Amino acid sequence: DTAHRFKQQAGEQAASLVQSGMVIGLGTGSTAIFATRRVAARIHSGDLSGIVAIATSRASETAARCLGIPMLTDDIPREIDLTIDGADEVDPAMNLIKGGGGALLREKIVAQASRREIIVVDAGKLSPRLGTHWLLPVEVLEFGWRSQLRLLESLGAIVTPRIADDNLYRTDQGNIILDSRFGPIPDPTGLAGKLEAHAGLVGHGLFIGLASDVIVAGEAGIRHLHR
Ligand code: DER
Repeated sequence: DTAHRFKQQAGEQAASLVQSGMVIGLGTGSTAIFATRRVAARIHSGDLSGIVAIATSRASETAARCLGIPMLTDDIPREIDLTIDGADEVDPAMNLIKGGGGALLREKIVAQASRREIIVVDAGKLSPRLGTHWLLPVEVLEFGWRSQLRLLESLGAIVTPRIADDNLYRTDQGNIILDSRFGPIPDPTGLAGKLEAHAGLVGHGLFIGLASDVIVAGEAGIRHLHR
């Protein structure tokens, strides 16, 4: 379908920004995978050398290893030069909602450790205001998770615990995701602050000020937006 073509265009465009010797972050999801595949192809063709990568999820780590990309272990021993990741929603200030793929906590850790965070999306992800099209994933510890659910409801969300195979979905960290439908969020920074004040709430999908570039592919072609 067209979104698939646009995801491929955006992902491959971002992969062309990787330079030999870089430490790179590999994103999670159906757009970032195109960047990962293109990086692997550039390594195997000899176009790139001296690359080491950190994955943003077990799933993206497995995919990258299968593609023959040299991976660092769980630690992030050096600053990451460039990370390529997807997003679920992008607003005009290049703030994001992420987490549709469940990897939001590792994705944010990697993003915050990256000199450059390149977000790759099809044009359907663009939105006038975060929350317009997408719910906000919130990662919570199992201990006391229903109190986090009540907190999110008190902030105005309709909250649905994410389910997988008839059980609570578990992140790579073994935590639970509460998908929280807020609708358009007037003050994403303020909401992020309120969420981060709660001990059992270990991650959320609001990525404020973290994207340095957004590469958008759509009917109008490919656009590379800079912060
Ligand atoms: O979970 C995430 O934030 C992923 O980046 C993912 O949601 C991006 O979506 P995609 O599969 O449409 O690229």
